Amino acid sequence: MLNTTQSSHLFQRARQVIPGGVNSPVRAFRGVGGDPLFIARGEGAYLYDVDGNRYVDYVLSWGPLILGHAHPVVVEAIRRQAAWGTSYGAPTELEVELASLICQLMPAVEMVRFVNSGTEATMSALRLARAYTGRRKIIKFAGCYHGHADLLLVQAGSGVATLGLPDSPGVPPGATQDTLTAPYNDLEAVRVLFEQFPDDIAAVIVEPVAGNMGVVPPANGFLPGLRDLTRAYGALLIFDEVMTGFRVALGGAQQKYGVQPDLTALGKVIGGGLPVGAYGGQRAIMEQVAPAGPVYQAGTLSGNPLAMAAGLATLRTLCEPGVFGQIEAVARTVHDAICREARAAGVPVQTAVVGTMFGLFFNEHPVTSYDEAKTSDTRRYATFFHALLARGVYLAPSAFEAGFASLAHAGPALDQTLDAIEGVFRCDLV
Ligand code: HOZ
Repeated sequence: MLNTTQSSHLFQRARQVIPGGVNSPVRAFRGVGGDPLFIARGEGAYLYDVDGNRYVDYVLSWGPLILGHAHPVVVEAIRRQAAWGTSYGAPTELEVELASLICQLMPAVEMVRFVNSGTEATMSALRLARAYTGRRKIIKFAGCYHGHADLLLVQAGSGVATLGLPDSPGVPPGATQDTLTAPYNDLEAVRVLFEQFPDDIAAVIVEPVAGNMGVVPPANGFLPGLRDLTRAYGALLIFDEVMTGFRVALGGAQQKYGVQPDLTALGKVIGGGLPVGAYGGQRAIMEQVAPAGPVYQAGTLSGNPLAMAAGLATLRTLCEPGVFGQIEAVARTVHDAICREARAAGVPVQTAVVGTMFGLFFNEHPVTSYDEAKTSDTRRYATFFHALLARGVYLAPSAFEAGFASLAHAGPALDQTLDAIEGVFRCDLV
């Protein structure tokens, strides 16, 4: 039995001064019940809570920490930069270096603009797409989450899915009247929308591997089909690779699936655990962004040197020979253990592993869309989550999020995970 007294005490205090006690909804554990853990520190594959409990961490700050917590190279890059100043509000060489590396790694990115979060990245990419095409409507997919900008809070995944919320109050109808939705993996539904609004759709935005309704890979032909349809109708294709960028492959989903979007939204890994986002794409489109072009977008802390230094250190390490493959192997091993033990225990699960991301649904039927994801047994996920936690393994506190592996997980942390998975399926889920 875990002693989490200090976490519970802090949570009580937090609720007095922070809405719901957290600064991002899924963290509150509403999806699994109980009080959230308050974290004291992270090291390698492990998180330590304020009560001194240690957990193998598969949340990894929701994806960014692909090298693990406090990787020495990243810590040193931040320390060095901090001593030279934390923000200048003026250009730096670090921005040029990180932008160049991203352009080198991502097949469809020729220019990149840094912002401070994934939300800013998708919202700015959509403004640019609307300006470039002179059109207003966008298509998004049910269960995909692209941050919390007004125009995108329609049938959103992540916290909105976890809490089972309708679209958010406070979003005026005008903000979403041009947001069309289609079921994920349903190319026909997208075709119908294009036939209905042939000259009005500026862009299709998609998580190329959905990671905010659980992990749902694209069906064969889905991404190429979106590419063909957007081209045929003069709309832009935007890949939201905030989660998948540098995680499903070094060059992101665009490299893995061989589909070139016009614009790409990035975040998470490129900041090495510091707040960052970015959007990039074809030069002709990106040169519409101010001051090169008329599309306005700005930010005091954009391109922040600490975030650039952490991101560069992370990406450079990730590019070293064998590193990415090692992280992929961790995700694959955890995934395979879940499949094996679930089968042995006779528990129906649907699983996915793509690069360094993995996920599972307690569901008898394949999950290819948000409607199908919602039929999963979330109570059983909560049991699974708490049973793993008691064995020192921390998964996302929601059935509608992804699991992430890091470089630090290979070795004892992975062994502990495999033992825990075996124990949970044999003792807690039968
Ligand atoms: N919505 C993000 C996860 N898909 C962030 C969650 C958090 O940081 O609490």
